[in-house]
Amino acid sequence: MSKSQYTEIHQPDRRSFLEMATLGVLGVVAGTSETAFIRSVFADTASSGKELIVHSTSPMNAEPALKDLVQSWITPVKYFYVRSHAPTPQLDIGTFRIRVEGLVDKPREFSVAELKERFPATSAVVTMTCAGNRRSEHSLTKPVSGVQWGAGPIGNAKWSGIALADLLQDVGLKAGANHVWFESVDRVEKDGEVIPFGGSVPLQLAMIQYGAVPAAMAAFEMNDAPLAADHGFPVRMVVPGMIGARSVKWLGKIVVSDRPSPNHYFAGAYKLVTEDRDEEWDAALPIYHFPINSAICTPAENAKLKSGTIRVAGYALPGGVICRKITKVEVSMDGGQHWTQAELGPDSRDFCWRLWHADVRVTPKTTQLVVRAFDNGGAAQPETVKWNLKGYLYNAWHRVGVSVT
Ligand SMILES: Nc1nc2c(c(=O)[nH]1)N[C@H]1C(S)=C(S)[C@@H](COP(=O)(O)O)O[C@H]1N2
Ligand SMILES: [Mo]
Repeated sequence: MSKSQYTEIHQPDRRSFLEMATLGVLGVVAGTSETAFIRSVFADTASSGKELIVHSTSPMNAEPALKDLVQSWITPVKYFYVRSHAPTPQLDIGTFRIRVEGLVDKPREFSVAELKERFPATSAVVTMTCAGNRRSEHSLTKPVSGVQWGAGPIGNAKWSGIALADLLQDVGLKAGANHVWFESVDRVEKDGEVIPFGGSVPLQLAMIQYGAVPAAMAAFEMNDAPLAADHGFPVRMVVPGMIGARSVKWLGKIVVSDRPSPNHYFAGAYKLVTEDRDEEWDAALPIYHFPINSAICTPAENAKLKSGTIRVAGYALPGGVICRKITKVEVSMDGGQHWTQAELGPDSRDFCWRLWHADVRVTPKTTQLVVRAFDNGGAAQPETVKWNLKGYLYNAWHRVGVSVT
């Protein structure tokens, strides 16, 4: 496939947008018999060892094919989505410094080696998911701008690093400290200005330890290997249970403050608004935690199936708070009138997704497969969700169109 066709598919113009949305960008890719097309799309990330469907290369925005995503509970880095707002900075771990300042007794800089030496090592398996996961489904209601994500910007990795709480205790907190800002060294071009990506979390949420899982960690490793450049090398935040945007990559600065970060990606994005009006943006609360969600990963959208028993498989994510577990996943072959309970995968931990599968019978009458999940906090995935301007937190029942002969 030529570069121009590639661009057309991943950056649809307005005219083709609805058509694309209706087909579902992922559906086109995953359901196509043109394997040459898939290979050429993957080729863009091959140099980095990635096997992803690329939405844009600079900045890099890419997600795995859903069938790859659920091959294992731990997501290999090659299948782990990349979501960046600016080109990936190439940083030298030897000279890189992380500055800690604001309402702290001892503002200072740390090299990565100093962080590793000074603070106890910690690690945790945590699912990261983009607030824009499944955005393309919001676009079916009304087009939403931004990367038209399918259900692939999610992954479950082992992160290793240090607890933010240990670092903050070491520099000492001053009276009035209430929020911790994270600032990257990347350079995002935004409305004619160049700004870093940043965000913040309430201090109280950053200082706690959930059993073995720190509420916020500065991570150096993903799946026991140094972070790949696209994932934030040499150090990134990982904030379990929160939308991916709070896990700032290429972490250059930590600021302790009495108020939340004024960074655009905290104050002016990642909120549920329906109109682009300042009053609405200002009044809306920032999104921290992600809600319950699930998706069917196989069969793929537009799959052609034979009548009989098929295996449906996917992931289910409990809401992003401590002690939430997926307790039930149900699949429907008739649009939600009757449900079959899926079998849950053996691995289930706090802040992690759960894989599931169900063997169900399909007939030529079956046109759609549907999934919904439930967690032990009483949360159930809703049948529909309210549209929002930026297309965040889409978590309605996931539907996959199929044809059966
Ligand atoms: N510096 C920086 N950090 C960032 C981003 C970014 O664009 N720049 N994107 C955020 C968003 S929106 C998500 S979903 C996660 C994605 O992490 P990943 O690319 O490692 O999967 O990183 C977050 N951290
Ligand atoms: Mo994101």
